[in-house]
Amino acid sequence: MPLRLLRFGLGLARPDTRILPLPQELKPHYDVVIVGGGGHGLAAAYYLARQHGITNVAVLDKGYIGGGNTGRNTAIVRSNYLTDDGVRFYAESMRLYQTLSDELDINLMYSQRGHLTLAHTDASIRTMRWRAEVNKHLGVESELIGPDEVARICPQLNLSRDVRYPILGALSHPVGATVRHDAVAWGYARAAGRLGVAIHQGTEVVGFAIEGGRITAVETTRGRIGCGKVLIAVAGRSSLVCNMAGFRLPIRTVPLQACVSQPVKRFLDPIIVSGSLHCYIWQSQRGELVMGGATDPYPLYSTRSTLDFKEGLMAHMLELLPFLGEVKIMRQWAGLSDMTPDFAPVMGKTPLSNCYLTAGWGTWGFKATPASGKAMAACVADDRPPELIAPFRLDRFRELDQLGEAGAASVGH
Ligand code: FAD
Ligand code: PYC
Repeated sequence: MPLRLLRFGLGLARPDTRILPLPQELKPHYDVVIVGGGGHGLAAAYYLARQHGITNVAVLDKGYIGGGNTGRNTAIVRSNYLTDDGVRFYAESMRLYQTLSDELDINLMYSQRGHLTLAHTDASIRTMRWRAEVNKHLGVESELIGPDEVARICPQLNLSRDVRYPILGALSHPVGATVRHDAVAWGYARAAGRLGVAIHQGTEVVGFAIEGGRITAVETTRGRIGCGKVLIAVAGRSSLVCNMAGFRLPIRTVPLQACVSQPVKRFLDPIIVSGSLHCYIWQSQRGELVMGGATDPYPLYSTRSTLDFKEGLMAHMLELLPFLGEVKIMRQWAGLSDMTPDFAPVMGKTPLSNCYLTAGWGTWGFKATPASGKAMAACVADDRPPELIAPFRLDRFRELDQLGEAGAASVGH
């Protein structure tokens, strides 16, 4: 037995393994109140404390941290977007993800496995070529490939021409990866807590006290808290919470479902996405197939699962991987996607002078967690959005300066 291990076993000092600081009373006032303890809210809290020295911060969550979309997503990270602004932003997020396990001292299981977005029509070949060119121009590894190269990378796919939607090519993004989603929330929460941030679970925000165009206090189910600034980070509930603050968002909220199969022997390396067939799949480290499809076709604030989704998804999945017919689905769940008209997020200032917003994360926001957290922390600290997120301002909808990221969504809508 190595001497170090023996000394550790016999010694009394143990590293602190607690993820969250012990529950505390609410203080009467915080410099910054963050509404929403998902990845985005927790990351912003961490960077506020770490990079800006602002530690009198409270993160409030109505449930438990990571219990919203952060713990419900399918963990895919990539930067092969369509607009320059999108590619730059998501590439920065990928860059931060690559060193985040070390920074937060937690294993995020970052797993680079390559990402293929299949093209089944001439129109989607054109979009993939467009994306590849924008990506390469901005230094992101991305290439339009033909069916032979698709077969080399993923021989399991059905590459027959004699099917409803033959595979004509794909956008190959070798740096596409997966990251353990819960661990992202836990890692940011623990690191923020160690820097002095208070994390209050089971604390729902039910209103705001507003005077002279600013929020003076946040009303919660555990009482009123005075605040210097407020950051709203409540994906899936952004319209509801912003309504309480007196402004409206151009957002439609729709459920997005996903599922995993029983574990099977490892056979699938890359992440496979088919926009035309409305399905995507990757194989987890445990062997489970993580699968999802299109959003539900109607706005709804419900995270119920439906048989309709499962049947539709499996019908499409079997067109790509027909040998999966005997595999059993183990779990199914849903989250809430806040969809903007241009499929790009909203980050920055709001009509209230001390209130900031990160929202509109639709079906694509997990990959953005580090970059959004870091940029929103800077925005709150400096009262000015950093250049990286300036194009995502809420005002763009009023100014008719939308972004047009629909062609880069992995999920059908
Ligand atoms: P959340 O994690 O939802 O956190 C918001 C928190 O706010 C919640 O914990 C909630 O309890 C809290 N809250 C809400 N209202 C209040 C209130 N009034 N008071 C206090 N707290 C409140 N994105 C990707 O990049 N890759 C993927 O592979 C991917 N797959 C997805 C698959 C599914 C099935 C779903 C549903 C989404 C997927 N997404 C994916 C999108 C991604 O999950 C989200 O965009 C992202 O997690 C949003 O993070 P967040 O921190 O903003 O929100
Ligand atoms: O944005 O890559 C993505 C994604 C995959 C599944 C859901 N969203």
